[in-house]
Amino acid sequence: METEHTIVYIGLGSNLGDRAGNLLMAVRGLMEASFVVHKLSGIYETEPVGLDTDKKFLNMVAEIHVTNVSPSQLMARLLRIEYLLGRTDKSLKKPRTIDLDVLLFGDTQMDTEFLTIPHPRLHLRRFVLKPLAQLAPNLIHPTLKLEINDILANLEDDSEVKRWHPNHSVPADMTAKG
Ligand code: PH2
Ligand code: MG
Ligand code: MG
Repeated sequence: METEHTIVYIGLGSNLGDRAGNLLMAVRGLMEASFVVHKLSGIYETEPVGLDTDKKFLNMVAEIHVTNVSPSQLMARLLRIEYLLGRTDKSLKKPRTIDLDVLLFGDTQMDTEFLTIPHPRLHLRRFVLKPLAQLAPNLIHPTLKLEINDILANLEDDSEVKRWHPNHSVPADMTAKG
C-alpha cells in the first residue's frame, strides 16, 4: 500500500552574508535531503524581532511533502543543512546565515525539550505568517483552530515585512563594452 505523505511547512530566515543565496542553498539542501519541495512563498525583507541585531532578515516559507520521516528525523536533517551552510554559532540572539524552523507538521502537536510543533511563536510573528498565508491562507492552526488568514488579520506584531525583489541592475563590469 502506498504511504501517505505529510504536508510540512518550514520557515527559512537569513540575516548574514548573501541572504538570498543562503535561502536558495537551503531550498537546494531540502531537495538533497530527499524532501519533495512542493511550494515556495515569495521572499520578504523583515525587521528583526527579539534579537540583538539591526540586520534585516530575508524570510520565506517552504511547503514540503515528507514520507516515512518523523518530526525529530526532519529536525535532524534541518540542523545538518544549517550546519553545512555555515551556521556554527547557534546562540539564539545572534545574526544567522540560515535558520530553518519546523512550523507545522501535518496536524501533529508535540512538545518535547528539543521540538515543539506547531512552532510556539508562529502565530505571533508577521515574518512567518505573511509568507505562510501566501501558501496556505485557509489552513487551520492545529492547536488554535484558527485559519492562518484570521491569525494574520488580528496580529499585534506590527514589525515591517515587505516583499523583497532582487536588484536587477547590471553590474558595470558585466555590461557589454564596445
Ligand atoms: N528569527 C528569530 C527571531 N527574530 N526576526 C525576523 N525578522 N526573522 C527571523 O527569521 C527571526 C527573527 C529566531 O529564529
Ligand atoms: Mg527561528
Ligand atoms: Mg531555529
